[in-house]
Amino acid sequence: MNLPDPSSLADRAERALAACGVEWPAGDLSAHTPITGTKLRTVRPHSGREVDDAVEAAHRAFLTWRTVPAPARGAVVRRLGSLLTEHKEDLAEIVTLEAGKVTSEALGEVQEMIDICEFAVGLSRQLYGRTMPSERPGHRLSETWHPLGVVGVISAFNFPVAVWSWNTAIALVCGDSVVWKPSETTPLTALACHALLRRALADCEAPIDVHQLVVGGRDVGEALVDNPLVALVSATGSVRMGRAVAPRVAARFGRSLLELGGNNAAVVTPSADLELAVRGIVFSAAGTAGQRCTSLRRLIVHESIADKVVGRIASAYAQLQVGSPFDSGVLVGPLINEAAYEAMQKSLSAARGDGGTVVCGGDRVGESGFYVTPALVRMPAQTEVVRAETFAPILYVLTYTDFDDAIALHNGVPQGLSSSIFTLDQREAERFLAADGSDCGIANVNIGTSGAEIGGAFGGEKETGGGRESGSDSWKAYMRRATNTVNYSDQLPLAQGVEFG
Ligand code: UN1
Repeated sequence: MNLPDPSSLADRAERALAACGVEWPAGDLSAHTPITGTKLRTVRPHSGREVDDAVEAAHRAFLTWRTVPAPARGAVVRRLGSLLTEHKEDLAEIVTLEAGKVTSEALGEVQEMIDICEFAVGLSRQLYGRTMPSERPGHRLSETWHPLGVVGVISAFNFPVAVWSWNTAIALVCGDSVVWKPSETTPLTALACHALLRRALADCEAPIDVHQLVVGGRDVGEALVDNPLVALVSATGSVRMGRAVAPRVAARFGRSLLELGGNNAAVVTPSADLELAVRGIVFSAAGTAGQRCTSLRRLIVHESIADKVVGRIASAYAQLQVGSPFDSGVLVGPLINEAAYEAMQKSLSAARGDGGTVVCGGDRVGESGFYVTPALVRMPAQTEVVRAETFAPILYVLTYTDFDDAIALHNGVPQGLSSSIFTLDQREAERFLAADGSDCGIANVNIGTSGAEIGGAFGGEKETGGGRESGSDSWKAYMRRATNTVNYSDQLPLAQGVEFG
């Protein structure tokens, strides 16, 4: 495998950061690239005290920002969208360097940011409240949506910029300010986004402090989570992280919006268009080296077609080029680090111990970085390792005979993010989408589990945390609702017919 020279990667990072206007001192936090496992540059992290200062500055800015008309707030997000478009290649370059995504997926991630900016600009004129008929004469009953406060955004390495933008574009038009704690694995992408947003704010003469970046590890995250001025904590990452965050936020009656692990499955029924199914399965299972929260991890195939489906996936896997994400033709880049590789090996040996057969993949490629061939594993049952999320390209294959059993297997895991069914049978498709079908936040037909558009609400149930980000009416999580009763009569009738005096 041919990997680029590490110093050329550090130079590329410097160039792209400079193009985005990043000025940030060096310090104790090192940013590495998974491409070669080497250092790109260092960054000065924040202390807990500085996190509190950032939250206070964001709160002061919020007090002004909340009174700016929403369509004027939308203008900042429109400017951000145009800067993201202008710097699409620069940002994608940093995403590839820091997260190891192949170029097309890195560009796609930046496009996802541009898309959500467009969505948010439209939303800035559509933060609708309802009116309800009052039961009393001469009364008007309605609701108003108001800005909420400071939103703390905690994001993960695997979508280092898109998930921030889902939260931030929406929070800003809703009149909130944002304090962002990116993954300590991907600080450089965060520096670039922060610089571009600050520029958008300055260009629009908006309060600059409505966006704050706090860089660092667990202590920085904890300071953000515990600060009572943070009205909403929107956290994306592992179930472990969610378990640490949610009770702390709840203890101070803050709100949290959680988007945690997935253990996404696809059901493949006898009528499926196999050509299409295999393409969808391979993209969702092996794309992004299995490091999306929406990655396909389980396949539930009708026993009559299982050998054929497994054979086709194995031949598609044999064609997949694993290597430097900058090389054209490469579809599978590196795992983020050694710990991810170790976790993958541990899960594969647990699967073997449970009677699973590794049909192909799971091997390390090369000696620098952590590159692996995507693994395809046939399992005799949905054992503990299958029920857990391993953030790596492992696809477990289970078989079913009866459709009800397929649904039971599908829902028989603790997570509930994304799901899909490949079938040409309308009854099966509709059943999968029905109340007694998939229990996930995302349920698809004849398309894989990953690669959602921003227009829909994104998130899932059970251990996935229940939050919804991005499109549809997810914006409501970023605002507070006030119910207003206005009496325009000269009488004071009480509700429910109560008489008082
Ligand atoms: C994530 O992995 O945290 O649906 C987000 C998808 C992308 C977003 C994934 N649009 O796969």
